[in-house]
Amino acid sequence: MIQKSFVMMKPDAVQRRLMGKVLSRFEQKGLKIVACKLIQIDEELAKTHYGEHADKPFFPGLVEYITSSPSLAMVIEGDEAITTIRKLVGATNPLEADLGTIRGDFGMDTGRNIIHASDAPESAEREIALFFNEDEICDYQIVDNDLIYE
Ligand code: YYY
Ligand code: MG
Repeated sequence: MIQKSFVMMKPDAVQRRLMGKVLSRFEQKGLKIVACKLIQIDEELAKTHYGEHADKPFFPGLVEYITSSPSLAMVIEGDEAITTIRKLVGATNPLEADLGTIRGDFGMDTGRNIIHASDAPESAEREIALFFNEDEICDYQIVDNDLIYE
C-alpha cells in the first residue's frame, strides 16, 4: 500500500552537513520526496510533536536540542513507506542500530540520533498535518516509477 511518512533530519544532521547523504538513502531506495523544508522548530511545536514523551526524563533535553537549530522536515512516499523508512533509519540508540542504517552509520548517541521518522499510520498522519499545509505536499508522477515498481 502506498503510504506517506513524516521524516525529519534533526539539528545534528543539518549542522554536520549530512542532509545530502541522508536524503540520498531515501532516493536510492526508490522512495519519493513529496515535501521538504528547512524549519526552525519552536518550543510549542517541539512539545506537541514529542507530546507522547512529555513525562520522560529526557523530554526537556529533547526539546532543547530539537529547537537549537533548524531541522529538515519532509514527507516521503512509497509502498509501505512507514515501515520501510523506520528500517532505513534504524534503532533509536545509534549504538544498537544495525550498520547500514542511517542511525547506525552516522550516529553515536540516542540524544543525537540524526533523524525522526513516523512509527505508524496514525502518527504519520498527525505529524504530516502538524508540519505541513496540504498545498505544500506535491502530488506528482516520478519518471522511473515503472522501473522501481513491477
Ligand atoms: O521513534 P524514535 O525516534 O526511534 O524513538 P522514541 O522512543 O519515540 O524517542 C523519541 C526521541 O527521543 C528519540 O529519537 C531520541 C529521544 N530519546 C532520548 O533522548 N533518550 C531516550 N532514552 C529515548 C529517546
Ligand atoms: Mg518515536
